[in-house]
Amino acid sequence: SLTEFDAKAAESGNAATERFRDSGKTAAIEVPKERVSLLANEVLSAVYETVRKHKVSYDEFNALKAWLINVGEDGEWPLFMDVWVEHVIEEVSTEDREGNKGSIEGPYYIPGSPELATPATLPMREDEGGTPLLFQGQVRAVDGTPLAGAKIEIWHADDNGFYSQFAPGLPEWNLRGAVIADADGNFALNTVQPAPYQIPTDGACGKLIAAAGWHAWRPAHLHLKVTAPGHQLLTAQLYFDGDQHLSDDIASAVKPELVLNPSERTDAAGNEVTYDFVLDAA
Ligand code: MBD
Ligand code: FE
Repeated sequence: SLTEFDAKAAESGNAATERFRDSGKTAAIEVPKERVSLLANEVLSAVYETVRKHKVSYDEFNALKAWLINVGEDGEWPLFMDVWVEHVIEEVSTEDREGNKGSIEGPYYIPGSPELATPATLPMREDEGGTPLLFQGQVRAVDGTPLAGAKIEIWHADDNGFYSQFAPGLPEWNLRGAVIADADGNFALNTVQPAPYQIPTDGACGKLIAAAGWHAWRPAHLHLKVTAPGHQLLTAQLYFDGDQHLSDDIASAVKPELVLNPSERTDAAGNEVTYDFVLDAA
């Protein structure tokens, strides 16, 4: 039977493409034609400038055309957009926030994960690899008010760097859950520390990385969406101090405020860390 190690770029790419199509994210969008014209003209002008500046050849033009076709065939447009573009969209759309720093959603979020009361344990296999991690904290408003019943959705890769529903052989909701905080906004959840993550190397995005001599790594990370009534959705990622890819994340999505420094538990195996979330009013 297939395991996570049999994951293929085109499978996770096409799954991410299907997920995006079904997400409803584009259903109500109508971009005014003035805005389309402005943005398309500016992006194309930047391309012309690069072509003239570096005297781009027909061979290079054709290599690009072939590669763009491959991105679509491998279903990797969501991966490409989230790795190389989303960070700057996230930056401009959250620049007015006073509360928590956030980060990009990435291609592997799935809504509707199982709701779990605090203290929670994320769904995981009996022999799930990785250092156990107790992650706890409080959700508050900018003025310090605890946000009762806040929801902390969390999803992350396993100890081998694979996400459930995007690699074969993993239980459907493995390492995905929605923890409901208590009346004081406090939450605690048990999981395992994820491993550093390499974006698929056998698809079009991997081909770009190899052709350019880059690396495919993201630092190990937890993905989160934190919500409470009357407050703005916080989409974030949390990283781990000492990770060798904090300073060269392929997705440019690390911020210093998002780095955890877990300590070893004295009462049980594994590590523990406390991190509080501060949500802006809606
Ligand atoms: C990931 O796990 C991720 O978080 C991002 C942003 C891109 C690719 C894979
Ligand atoms: Fe991720």
